Amino acid sequence: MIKPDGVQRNLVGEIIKRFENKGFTLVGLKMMSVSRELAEKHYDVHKDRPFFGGLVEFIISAPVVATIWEGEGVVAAARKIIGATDPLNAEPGTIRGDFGVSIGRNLIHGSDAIETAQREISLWFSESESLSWEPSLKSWLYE
Ligand code: D4T
Repeated sequence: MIKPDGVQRNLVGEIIKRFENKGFTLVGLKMMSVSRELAEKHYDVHKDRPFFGGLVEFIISAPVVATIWEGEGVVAAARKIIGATDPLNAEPGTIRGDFGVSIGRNLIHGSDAIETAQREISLWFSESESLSWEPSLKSWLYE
């Protein structure tokens, strides 16, 4: 999910390009305003952390772009493409390392495990909004 700061900083194309260039397949995409209910459910694991309130306010403050990506090892690879949570610790070449300076404005959320991705996809998307398709490049991406 490209967070409000990623959208406001005109980084939507840049961020999507990095996943496309790597070889992952975009199977869901929508721009949306996030309800407080969805933001609170999404960040439920952090509900007792001191930054929870500010994080929810931030996520609902302006539109986000939600995406679903498909491909072998995509969850783990996406974490690497995104970089460390604190952009100041994120390596150059990662999204947060290249574009961020603050943990509360770290541009993008990525699911941290396959189970989390499944939960988050069903939270953010209806079934008809996820469109699995066969990339013609597949045999050039995988043995
Ligand atoms: P997300 O979940 O957004 O992909 O980020 P991470 O997986 O890299 O990091 P996280 O779950 O630990 O944190 C969720 C979210 O909270 C913000 N945050 C985090 C914050 O504003 N202040 C903080 O001190 C921490 C730890 C940033 C990401």
